[in-house]
Amino acid sequence: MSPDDIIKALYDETMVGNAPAVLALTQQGLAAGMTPDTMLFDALIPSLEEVGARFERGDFFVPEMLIAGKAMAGALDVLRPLLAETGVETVGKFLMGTVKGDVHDIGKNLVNIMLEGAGFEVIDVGVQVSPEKFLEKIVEHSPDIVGMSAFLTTTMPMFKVNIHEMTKAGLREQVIVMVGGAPVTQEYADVVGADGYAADASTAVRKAKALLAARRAMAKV
Ligand code: B1M
Repeated sequence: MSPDDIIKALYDETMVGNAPAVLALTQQGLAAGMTPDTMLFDALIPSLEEVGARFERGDFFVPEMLIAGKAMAGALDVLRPLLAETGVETVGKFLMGTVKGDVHDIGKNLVNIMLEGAGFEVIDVGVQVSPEKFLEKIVEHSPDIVGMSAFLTTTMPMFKVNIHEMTKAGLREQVIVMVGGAPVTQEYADVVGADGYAADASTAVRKAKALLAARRAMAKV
C-alpha cells in the first residue's frame, strides 16, 4: 500500500469504527516510514471531524461515534510514545481533566501527549472531573498549570464553576488556568476568567510554555 492509500484507508476505517484495521494500518504506516503527525492530522482527526458532521446531520448516531472514537484511541496508543519521544527535561507540571458531565477524552489525551512530548509532567485526572476533585488534585500535586477540557456547550459552564471554586479555596493565584475543547473560543475563555485558551494540541503546548515563561518572569521582578 502506498502512503496515500494508507491515509485513505485510515480515514475510512476510523469512520466506520473498524478498530483492528485502524491499528493495523497505523502500524503499517509506521513500518513504511510515515510520521505519526501525518497519520494524525491527515487521516485520524479529519475522520472524527466527519463523524461529528454526520452525527449533526443525523446520518450517524451515538454508537457510531463511540466506535469511531475507540478506533482512534487505539491508534493513539500506538502513536503516543512516538509523539511524546523528545527526551526534553520537565518544563513544568500540568494537571489536566475533562469537566464534570463530559466523557469526551480523545482531545484531552492528545493535548496530554503533546505536552509530555514538549517536556511537561502531565497529571491526567480523567473525565467527569468534579470541582471538588480538581481542588483535591491541585492541593495534592501543586501544578503550575491546570488545564480543563469541555466538548459540549452544556459542560463549558463548568469552567467558570471550577475557577470560582479555586478562588474560594485560595488556590486560583497559585496556578495558571488553561481551557480548551471543540466548542470553546478565546472569547469564552476570557469571559470565564481563564488565563489561556488553545484551539488544538500543538497551540496548547505553545500557549502553556508562553504562560509559564511569563509567570516565571513576573515572579523574578
Ligand atoms: Co460526542 N459530541 N457526544 N461523543 N463527539 C461531539 C463533541 C459533538 C460536537 C458532535 C456533533 O454534534 N457534531 C457534539 C457536541 C455538540 C455541542 O455541544 N456543541 C457531541 C454530542 C452532542 C455528544 C452527546 C451529547 C451525544 C448524545 O448522547 N446524544 C454525548 C455526550 C456524552 C457526555 O460527555 N456526557 C456524546 C458522546 C460521545 C461518545 C462517548 C460517543 C464519543 C466520545 C469518545 C471519547 O472521547 N472517548 C463522542 C465522540 C467521538 C465525538 C466526536 C465525533 C469526536 C470528538 C473527538 O474526539 N474529536 C465529536 C465531534 C467533533 O468533535 N467534531 C463529538 C477529535 C479530537 C482530537 O478533537 O476533541 O476537538 P477535539 O480536541 C482538540 C481540541 O478541542 C483541543 O485540542 C484537541 C486536539 O487537537 N483541546 C484543547 C481539547 N482540550 C483542550 C484543552 C486545552 C487546549 C486545547 O487546554 C487545557
